[in-house]
Amino acid sequence: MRVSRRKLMTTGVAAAAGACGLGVAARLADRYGLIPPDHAGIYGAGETLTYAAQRLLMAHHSLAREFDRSEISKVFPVNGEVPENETYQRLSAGGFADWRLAVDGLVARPASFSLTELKRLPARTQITHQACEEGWSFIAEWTGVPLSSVLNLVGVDPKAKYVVFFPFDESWDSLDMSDAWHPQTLLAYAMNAQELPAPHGAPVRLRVPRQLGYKSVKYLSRITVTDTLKNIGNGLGSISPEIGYSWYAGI
Ligand SMILES: Nc1nc2c(c(=O)[nH]1)N[C@H]1C(S)=C(S)[C@@H](COP(=O)(O)O)O[C@H]1N2
Ligand SMILES: [Mo]
Repeated sequence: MRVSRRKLMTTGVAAAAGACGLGVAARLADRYGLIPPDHAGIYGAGETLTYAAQRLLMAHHSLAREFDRSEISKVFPVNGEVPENETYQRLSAGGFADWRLAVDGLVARPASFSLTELKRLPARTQITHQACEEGWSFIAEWTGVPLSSVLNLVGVDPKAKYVVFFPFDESWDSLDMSDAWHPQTLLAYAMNAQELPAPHGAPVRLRVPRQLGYKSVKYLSRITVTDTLKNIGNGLGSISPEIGYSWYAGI
């Protein structure tokens, strides 16, 4: 059923592009959620093609590869610095006992979760590959709460299109609902069976193994559910397109 619907959409979008020009194709693509938020950026049409092809051709919940314990890396590089932000420093000094993750926006029951509360929810452990756009990568074991569990607790409005992640530094990002509900999308609080080390995003980070490392936002502070990204930052869906990387970083 899914395949035939996808085939129908692919043919439809392609036919519309041929017969009626790109304007109609673009409207059709938008209706089916195939336009990434940075489509107007420097990579424009290319970004739309990459994202639309992924969304049409890949099963929504296809899994990223998981590895064996013996394949865990020996070295775990870090990107960026631990936030200098005063609030973050204070929370960190207190062992994150006062930290809470706020979840708001298009949800029925806005809530905030302490680290203890998140740890009480059913956990998932997965050994996955994390690749940085700068060329390095590593395999590590991550433990956390599937984002989907938290989304179910707060009750996502059917109008929702994106989930936005705000950290204690500038590296905010967002996911579409397909990646947000994906079973391997984790709010991770442990790495290699230890508390998440500060440089890797303490107390809680996102892990999105189907996309490049920069989508795995560290040092989380707030999550918001929305139907548009236009009013956040430069309206491109994340900090990445503002600095030359694409919003969608599927691998
Ligand atoms: N808040 C925040 N999240 C972030 C970053 C950052 O600088 N700040 N860097 C990103 C990048 S580019 C990568 S590759 C991964 C690296 O994760 P690691 O430092 O645990 O290896 O985190 C991502 N998440
Ligand atoms: Mo990265």
